[in-house]
Amino acid sequence: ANKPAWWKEAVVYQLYPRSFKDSDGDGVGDLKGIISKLDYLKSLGIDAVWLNPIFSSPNDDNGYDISDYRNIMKEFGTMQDFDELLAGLHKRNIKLILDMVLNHSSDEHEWFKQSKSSRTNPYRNYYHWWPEEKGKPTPRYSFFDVNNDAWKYDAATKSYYLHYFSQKQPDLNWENEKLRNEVYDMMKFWLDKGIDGLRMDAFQYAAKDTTWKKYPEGYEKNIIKYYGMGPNLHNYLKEMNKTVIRKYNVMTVAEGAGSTLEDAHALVDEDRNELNMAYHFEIMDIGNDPKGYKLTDLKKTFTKWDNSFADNGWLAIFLANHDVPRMVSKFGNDSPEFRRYSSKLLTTLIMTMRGTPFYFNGDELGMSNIKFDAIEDYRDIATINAYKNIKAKGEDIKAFMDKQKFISRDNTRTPFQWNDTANAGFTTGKPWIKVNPNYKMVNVAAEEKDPDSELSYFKKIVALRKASPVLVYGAYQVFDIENPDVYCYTRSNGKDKMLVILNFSGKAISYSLNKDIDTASAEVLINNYAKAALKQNQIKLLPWQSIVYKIN
Ligand code: TEU
Repeated sequence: ANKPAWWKEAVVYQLYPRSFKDSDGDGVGDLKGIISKLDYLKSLGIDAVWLNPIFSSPNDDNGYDISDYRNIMKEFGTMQDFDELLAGLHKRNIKLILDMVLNHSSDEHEWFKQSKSSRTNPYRNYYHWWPEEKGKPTPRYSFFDVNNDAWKYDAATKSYYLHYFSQKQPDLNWENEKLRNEVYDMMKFWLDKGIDGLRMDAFQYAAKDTTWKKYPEGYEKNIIKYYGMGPNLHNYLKEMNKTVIRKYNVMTVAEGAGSTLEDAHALVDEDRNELNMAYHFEIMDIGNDPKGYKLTDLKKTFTKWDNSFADNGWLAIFLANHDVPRMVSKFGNDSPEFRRYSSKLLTTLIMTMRGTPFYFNGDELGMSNIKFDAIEDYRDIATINAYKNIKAKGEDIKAFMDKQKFISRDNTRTPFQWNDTANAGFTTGKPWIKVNPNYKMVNVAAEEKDPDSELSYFKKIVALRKASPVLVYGAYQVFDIENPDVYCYTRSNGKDKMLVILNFSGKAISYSLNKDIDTASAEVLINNYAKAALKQNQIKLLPWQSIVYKIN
């Protein structure tokens, strides 16, 4: 894990283009909007930007349903804008990572239009079809379908097609070599433009069991085990690596990484020649209960994954993305009293773990969940179709709505908060999704002026990480893992040693450090309060206090 690589040392900033900055007043963020904010990106000190899909799309799933992989979504701009954006980023020494959505396309993609036109069309086998004379297809679960049915009947050819996600996201047939080669050519098209990395969306699902065997009752509760990491997946990735990726100096990240440590290793270990790093998605299973979560679960998850990847493979470190709620609402405390402290604490955790930070835009401001009351406010197909499903089944709709306030993906998709003018300065038009009313306080303009803001803290800790190889490669050691309130660990590389202390509670705590930690020469590197009261191995921690020390 210690073999140096630029993508291990990089801080990646996830930018959600639809909600970042609108330049033309249509209420939707766009590439020109991003271009107008390049200096903001530069000011953060980040090394790379990952853009969610920017390709042509009817936006059934906000760009994760692509109708033309070689063009830019109309609402986002033109290829010329893209080239300008890439040049503008590179001029500022910021790399660009694009999202590759290769498990499925849009039903409006030319391939699918051809495929569904007749059973003998040359594109027929680009997708998975089930002819009606074979009877009802073996049941398959769909994430986004109103009835969770992954087979959709198409009268034109009297067949069903497969869609793990929405009906407008038919699954591509990776067993078809022609399809694979078209995809590889498309990847080269973008890589030849000089982009620096690829995020492989939902690719763990690409290799399917096409004998269509029956899965046991309730299998969807363990969906990755059944849908993920099919036997051919590694063949496809090795082929893709050999045909495309290896020819460029680019980084690749597996969005889905199976369901076990072994699955993840099989994707990213160096001798595999497949991908570079994996998200440890187990962290997504924690914190989904509005009643709270156990810090010990979070510590054990991070520790388990770090230990497993200490010698081989590399991880992407994150607490939020566009598929989950805001990190401060989920793992911290978004009340006015603690929002600021707890969001800085979570940022500290991300920036001091081993692995490449993937930091979600807006978290550097402490943006929090919007918590919509009405279903009309939601835009996400996952929430809207689940709502219809619950309604149809006559299940508890109030419980569902309450839960969405806490877990809906739309919580991280509200417009970026630039200033305290109308719509937070995101658009002069009507935003495609409501702006969080807290923008009057939580915004870039206010935070840039305030040395104590989340934003100022973010820049400081990014700079600290960039200046400290020990925070990138150094060994991680956790202390007192059963402590329910405090997360305490060191990072060391034989030359430098850092101590991280995080109080994950809203109360002041007197904490005894493990006696093996030598604090004699402890020097505060960053602290989310003005004071740090460390005396020998005893420390008084304030609510949600986080401190990084340099020690011996
Ligand atoms: O998500 C893939 C994924 O694993 C989803 O099942 C995820 O668990 C789901 O969003 C939870 O509701 C990726 C993208 O990140 C997501 O935005 C897309 O909707 C999805 O693929 C389909 O392309």
